Amino acid sequence: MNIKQETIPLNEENLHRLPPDVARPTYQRSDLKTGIIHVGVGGFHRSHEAYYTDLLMGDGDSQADSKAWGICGIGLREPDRRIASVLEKQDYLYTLIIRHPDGKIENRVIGSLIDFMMGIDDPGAVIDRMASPDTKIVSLTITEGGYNLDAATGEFDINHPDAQHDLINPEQPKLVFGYLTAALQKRRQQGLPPFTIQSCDNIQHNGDLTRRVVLEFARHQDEELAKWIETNVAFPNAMVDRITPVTTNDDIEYLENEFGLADEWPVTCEPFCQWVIEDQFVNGRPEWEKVGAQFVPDVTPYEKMKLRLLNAGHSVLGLLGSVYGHETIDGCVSDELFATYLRRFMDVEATPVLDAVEGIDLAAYKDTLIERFGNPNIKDQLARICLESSSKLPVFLVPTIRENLAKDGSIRFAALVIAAWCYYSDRQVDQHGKELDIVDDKKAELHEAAAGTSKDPLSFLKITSVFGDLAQSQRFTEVYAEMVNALYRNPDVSVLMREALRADG
Ligand code: CS2
Repeated sequence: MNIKQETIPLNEENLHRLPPDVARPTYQRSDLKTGIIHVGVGGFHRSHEAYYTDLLMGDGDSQADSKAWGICGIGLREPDRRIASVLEKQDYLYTLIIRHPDGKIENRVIGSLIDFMMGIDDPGAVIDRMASPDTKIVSLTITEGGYNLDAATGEFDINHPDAQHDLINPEQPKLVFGYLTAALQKRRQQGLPPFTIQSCDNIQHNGDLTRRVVLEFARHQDEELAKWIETNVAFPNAMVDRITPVTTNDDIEYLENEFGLADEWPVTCEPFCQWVIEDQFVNGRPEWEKVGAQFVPDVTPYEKMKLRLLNAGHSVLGLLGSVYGHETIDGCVSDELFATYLRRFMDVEATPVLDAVEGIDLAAYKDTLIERFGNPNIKDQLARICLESSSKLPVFLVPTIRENLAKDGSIRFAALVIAAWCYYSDRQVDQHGKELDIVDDKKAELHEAAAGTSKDPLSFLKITSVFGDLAQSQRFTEVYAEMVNALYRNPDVSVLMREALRADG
């Protein structure tokens, strides 16, 4: 007879009932104050910033200081309602399932998140919370697309309807930038010190970009406020890294079957974890360096290395692999052709335009990347990797191509990725005709341009908001046009991958 054990719903009261192999907070959560407000509580925030903060709270030497750094999550959009309700039900607790390549699994209930608020329900309450003297940091994971940039200029798009709405309704903002300026305005009026605004998104100079965007928005609102922000608020740049696939039902069932633990939304991630931050905080910060974060004077070389090798590497596998018919990153890496192609792309195109990173052996970094990508217990779906490619490739891949064009470097490996992206956007199926799950704000625009390829092979490349002036480069367009034409004749992208490898010697 199959007797199912009684399941234990995850919440504060049940923590002591969890089996010993599930780690749990060793600190008093009721003693925590909210020092950090975080906008964008997805899997990544929960596997990264909330994880580091939880480690710190559990660290014997830091317990007293870390009490000030509880995290309150904020959801600004309707789809955030689901995470809001799950977290509320579970007293904001969730399980982090850390899956090692050898099959070992660490399970850890994270306690650093202590509250959650939905902006759309009560924008004033969120603004007040940000303006509270306890709040010292507002951190963001709003994705590359969340910065509301004008594609043509790369600057904040003040004409966006939501930005215009926020200028007219400063008390009821829609964009995070409206919330930030409203809260900072309150702090300024009340003579309170500002908070630090800390971006945790995969963007080069994420802090500098956030500063530009916030200032641009504030200037349209109130010139004096903008000046105050410019002088008083800090926006540290940071490089963030931990591969965090989308949670699946298997993750939920695993906890239930192994431990009788009912957690409606756990997070799975790899063991590797990195956070390199510029130490510019205006109102204090947690001592994250005690639990593995690195504080450095200049994060530029680290972030460039990560974006151009890891993130670009993901996109290389993601787009080529999607057209080929692979489904996950580890599936790609276990295919020797894809693994070789990735390594050649990294060695021949990405690395020559990277700066040296002091204390980092790039060859070893690349070896580790391939190992991480190959982790068979992290089923990172290519659909997640290719999500919003139109915001990612301009950051991850196009700069590498541009810099190689300027110095006569190799461009063929990257060119084939763009040809594959064109085919993917046009046909929206893999080479066998299986439908692809494509999510992109620019999906329609990408599709339309890609569909013009049979008439004009450069049609896709002419989306200047994504590719800039790549279509003007004769060297690039010659290579690209030949590839895209060949791919449309025979969508088996592996043929062209082999050809690129051969041509490279
Ligand atoms: C991925 C990242 O979204 C992407 O394209 O490359 O989510 C990546 O997994 C993380 O940046 C890893 O730190």
